[in-house]
This record gives sequence, structure tokens and C-alpha cells, in this order.
Amino acid sequence: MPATLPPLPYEPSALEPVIDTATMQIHHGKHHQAYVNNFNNAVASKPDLAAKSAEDLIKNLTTLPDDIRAAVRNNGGGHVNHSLFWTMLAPKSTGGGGEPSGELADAIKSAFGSLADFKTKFQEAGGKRFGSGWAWLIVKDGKLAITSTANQDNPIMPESVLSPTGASAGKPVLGVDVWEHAYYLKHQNKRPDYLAGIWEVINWKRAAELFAAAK
Ligand code: MN3
Repeated sequence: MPATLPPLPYEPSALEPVIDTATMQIHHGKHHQAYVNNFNNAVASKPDLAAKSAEDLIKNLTTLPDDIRAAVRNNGGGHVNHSLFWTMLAPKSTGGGGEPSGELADAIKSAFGSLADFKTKFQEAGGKRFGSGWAWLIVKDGKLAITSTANQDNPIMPESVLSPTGASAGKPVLGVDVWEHAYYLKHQNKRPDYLAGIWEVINWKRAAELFAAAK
């Protein structure tokens, strides 16, 4: 079944002023739609693969035919990453921002010392990723860890694909897009400002669900 663009779970203006309306419209309607289209085009010539989800295919990237592997990595990865990203954000009116609670809060404290220390390390990981990519909180070997991936790579891709780029494999709990298209209209070149502000719209309830499923 072809991949489809999932609707945004809120209005494009709902994350103002942290993420501006025009950025959300272009990011979702143009960039994410392009990953969906390009993924579908890449797998169209392989009927046995076209029946599988983008998530299944990027988990098994190393088994894919050479002629579509890069396109699936970039565009299947882009589709999976953005489908997750929209759900990782929420307007303040529906619970965005604030602090994690429960087991996720305890695990963050145990792994990083405090929520503030976690945020600092996460922002550093995103800030240091050269070029385009993502910052992630993942579960690796049963514990929380921070990593960043290049381009549209996702931590569910095989370790052998990720490690040459300096990334770690694991199960995502939180992912933040650090491509320029995610922040340039509002923050221009100031990626650190975007990362410092994103916490006001992070959907910790969604992160807690992903953590519970990943443990
Ligand atoms: Mn993006």
C-alpha cells in the first residue's frame, strides 16, 4: 500500500509562537509530502516491497536491492521521521510543554541527572549535528540515551548503517528535526534558539507512550 501524508494533529498555527504557521505549512504540506511521493515512486517498481510499510523497509535497509536502498533510506526515513515528529509536538492548550511525569521522568533523572541536564545534552546533540539531521532520545539496551542522526536516518535503522555517521541504533522516545527547513523562516541560522524553545511544545505524554512501548 502506498504511503500517505498523515494530517497534522493540530492547526498549522497551533504551535505559534514557538514554530510559525508558514514553517508548519511548508514543512508538512511540501517537505513531508515530497518524502511520501518519492518513497512511493522508489518502491513502485518492486511489488513485493511496495506492500510493506516504510517503517518495515527502513528497519531492514541492508536487505534492500541496491537500486532503491538510498531512496528508501532518504524518503522512507523522511516519511517515518516526520510522521513521528508531528505527534511529538503539541500546543500548550492540549498539553504541550511542561515536564514529563511517571516512569519517563524517573528514567530521565536516572540517566542524565536532571531534566535540565537532559535538555542541555539533547540540545548539544542537535546543535552539533553537522548539516541536516535529527536529535533523538532513544531506548538502547533497556536504557535511555541521546543520539543524533544524519539526513533522514532514524534510530530504527540497522546499527551498521548508522554507526558510520556517528549515530546509535535504538527505539525512539523523542525526535526533533534539526534540518534548516524546520526553523529557518523564524530563526534563520540560529539552530540553538529553535532547540531551546522547542520544549514549550514537546508532547511528553506521547514520549511516555513511546518509552513504555520501547522498554
Ligand atoms: Mn523536516
